[in-house]
Amino acid sequence: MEAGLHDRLYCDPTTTGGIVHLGLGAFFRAHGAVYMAEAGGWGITGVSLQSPGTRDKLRPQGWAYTALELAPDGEKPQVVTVLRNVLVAPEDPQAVLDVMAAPDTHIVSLTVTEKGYCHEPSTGRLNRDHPDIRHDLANPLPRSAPGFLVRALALRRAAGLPPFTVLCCDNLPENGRVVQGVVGDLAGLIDPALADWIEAQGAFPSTMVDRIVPATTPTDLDRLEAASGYRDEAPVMHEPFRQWVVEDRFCGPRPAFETVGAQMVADVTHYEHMKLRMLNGTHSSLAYLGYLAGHETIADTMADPVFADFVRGLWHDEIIPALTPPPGEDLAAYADALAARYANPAIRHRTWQIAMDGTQKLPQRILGTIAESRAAGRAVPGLTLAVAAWMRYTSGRDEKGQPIEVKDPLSTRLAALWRDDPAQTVAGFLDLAEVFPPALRDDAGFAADLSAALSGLVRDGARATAADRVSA
Ligand code: CS2
Repeated sequence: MEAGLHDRLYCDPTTTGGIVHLGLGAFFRAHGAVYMAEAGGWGITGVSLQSPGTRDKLRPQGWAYTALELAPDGEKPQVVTVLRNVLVAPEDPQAVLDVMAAPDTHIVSLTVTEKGYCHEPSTGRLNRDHPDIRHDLANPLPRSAPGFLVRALALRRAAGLPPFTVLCCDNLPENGRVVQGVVGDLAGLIDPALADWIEAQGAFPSTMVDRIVPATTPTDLDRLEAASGYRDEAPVMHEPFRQWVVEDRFCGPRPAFETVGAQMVADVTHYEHMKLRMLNGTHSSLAYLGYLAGHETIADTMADPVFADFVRGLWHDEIIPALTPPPGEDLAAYADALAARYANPAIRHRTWQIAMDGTQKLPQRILGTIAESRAAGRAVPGLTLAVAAWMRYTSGRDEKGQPIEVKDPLSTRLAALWRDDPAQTVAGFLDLAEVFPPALRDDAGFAADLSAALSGLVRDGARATAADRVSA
């Protein structure tokens, strides 16, 4: 059956392909890799920073895989053959540095999730106490994404090669600036002259990335095999929609992304805010409230009229008033399109999956809107309820008293913050300087609103509390 995929291969393993990608998760394989494949003329050397699972599944397929589009009215497979090789960093970090430092590598792109940048989410600066950063300061063979970028750039500088463009594809605001900041901080600690060279010659364009990509399940593999006649051990599932807005500031050659629908712009900031706050902010809100209310997926949560109305209120009453629309974007139409995307029943995007890593996600998705709105005197009761739902979720018990598997780098600390008195619980959470900006930590009115929202959740449950909000 594998031959079905092999038949479609054109890989040339003798070059890096020009692009090295760190963090070979499903999102990149369903988004950036597809744009890179369609643009033509380039290939990707993928790097898994943690485990060999994806490499081991892709290798027998010659690195090819299927990207399966899931539309409400049917499925459409596309075989993606842009990967040239996959390396597993912990097995051989030197091999990863070598390929990043190769003369024909021009771009290093990244999807390492929010926590992969080893930064403090509330400030965007490098967390020097992060165990991987401490390791990377003391050892030439790195573990972290910033460590690989810095050590590989050092090798290029020593070899007289230009730097590669660092192309961040994670859901962070001004994501190019964030990665530039952590790389600059780390390089400065290792070799200030290297930091100066990167500053002068490097490029870190920011990008806004968008495509909903739920985790692939064993059932997906079987369904795809039945429909296509070949077995793919590592397909990715995605919605029809995709968007990629990229700052056109590369320090070397790049694929012709504009020929395949990417928007090349001078400044991506307003696009990032629109997407992070309107999409990811409501995704997280629906994930916590929906999970607590017993809904398994975002589509299930949207099929519940209470939450469909609740999320419309978030968009129109709280988030849109705080945004500057990017050129040519109509935010009300953007919200309508999001509602349709969320409701797509073919996408089984679990609330539990989106609820992951809340401490890394909330600042850019929700807390920024809350802080700016409160400073401007605008009420944000729905987003405040979403933050309270996150707190309730991280207690580790659902509304029926069943355990929740809370995945978050700070999960142990979060679980210890739970008290019987909501005001005390809120005070403990607001002490998390990594998560809450100073303006919110010092805002007594916000603490009081959060405590009231949390009391409502504990007393009445997520659905009834959201219903109260909608009818208020
Ligand atoms: C989601 C995102 O898992 C999550 O936190 O909100 O992965 C979301 O699906 C994408 O950003 C959509 O572009």
